[in-house]
Amino acid sequence: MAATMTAPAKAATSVFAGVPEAPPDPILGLNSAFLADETPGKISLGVGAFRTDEGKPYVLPVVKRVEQQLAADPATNHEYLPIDGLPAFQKLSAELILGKDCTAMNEGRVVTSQALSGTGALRVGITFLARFLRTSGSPPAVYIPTPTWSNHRNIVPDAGLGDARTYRYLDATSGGVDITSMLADLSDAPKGSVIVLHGCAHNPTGADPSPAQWKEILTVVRERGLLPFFDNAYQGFASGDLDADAASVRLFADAGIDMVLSQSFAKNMGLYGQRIGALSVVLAAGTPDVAVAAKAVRSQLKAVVRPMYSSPPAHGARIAVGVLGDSANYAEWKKELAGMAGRIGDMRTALKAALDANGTPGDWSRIVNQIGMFSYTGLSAQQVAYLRTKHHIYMTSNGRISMAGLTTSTVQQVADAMKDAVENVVKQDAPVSGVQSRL
Ligand code: PLA
Repeated sequence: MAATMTAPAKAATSVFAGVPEAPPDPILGLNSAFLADETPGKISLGVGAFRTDEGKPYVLPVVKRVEQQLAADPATNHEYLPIDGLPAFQKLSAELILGKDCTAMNEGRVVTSQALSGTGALRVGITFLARFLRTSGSPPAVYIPTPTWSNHRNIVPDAGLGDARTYRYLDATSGGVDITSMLADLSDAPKGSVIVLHGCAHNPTGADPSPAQWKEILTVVRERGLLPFFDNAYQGFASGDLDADAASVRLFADAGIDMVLSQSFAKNMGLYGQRIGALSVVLAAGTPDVAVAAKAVRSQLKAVVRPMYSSPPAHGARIAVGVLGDSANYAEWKKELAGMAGRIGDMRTALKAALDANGTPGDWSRIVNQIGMFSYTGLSAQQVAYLRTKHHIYMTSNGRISMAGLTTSTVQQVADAMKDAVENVVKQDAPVSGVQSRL
């Protein structure tokens, strides 16, 4: 018998042996490196996650309470959600960004699907556009700002649209929006192109267009027949006010044009790991048979989702409904949100003051002028690397600091380390406007 048995295979090389290693993600990979660093006193200013002034992750009290109620409710179960998620969540989420009195919603022109946080919403949305949007018969070009959140550049080709094109965004000298260049680049985009816009708290620059500049952008978008895709990952984190931070989106929605919106509840509800967000497709005002068109769009969003991950997770959606759908919880959330934005603002003031006081060369006013989670410091990739190896302070190589990673007790240490880096590491690479390749 033994002779007929198949001989054990010789140690064979795996078919996967030739798989090349992918580069680490510039943001989440940095976090892994931080976690692996055993140096006491290390500081993470990389990933944009809110921390308390004790440097700890923050579960919003209103979120905690809603979770406890869900856990205690005998009706809570773990059935599958529909492919496009919890209907109550879809409505509340769209209302949050578009406003309760939104004409597009009242006219049935908004199709919202629950999504795997902001990233999932972007991915499903861009895939949907790749399938159905045509510019003279071809799939559309997608334009992203320079600089932008690094993952935008992964999502567009992964959705089948080739590399994203870029439009100029930052004025490196003033640290504000280079509106002239931005409008020029948008004017050159082929009709039907998709324009990714950060609704507020632009990542990484912390520079947003003014209300007047948003109007100029809208004018070009309309004149050129472009499709705006608003990425809303920080509603409430720019100003601390949910409505103020939605003003850009509402301006465009009120114009009655086609547009797409992604939303994330990672930051504003602190639900990072729950992967809760939403994708909305807004159909232009005057679309004939809008109910039929909206139904078809929804069916196609579901057709994107089903083979990708079938249906979204329930827990985060239920929490968001518990917060958004109850007036007392909503009011409490707004206060907690203002508190988080306020702590970030305090850290901006403290870091600038510490850099001024310790005499770090340079003008650091950009730290207090920028808004949102991040400060785009202007530190070079070499200075960032030095901060990491010498001081165990982690930030993305484009010099972006997650302000919520600072605390009252670490701000001086960070300011002193920055002084050391600025004084001792000669800046070799391009100024902040040219950082795209370093992200
Ligand atoms: N859009 C922008 C502009 C973002 O900055 C982020 C998150 C997202 C979308 C997606 O977030 P979500 O999928 O978790 O909802 N940016 C973080 C984290 C905070 C990350 O890179 O994933 C950042 O550190 O830039």
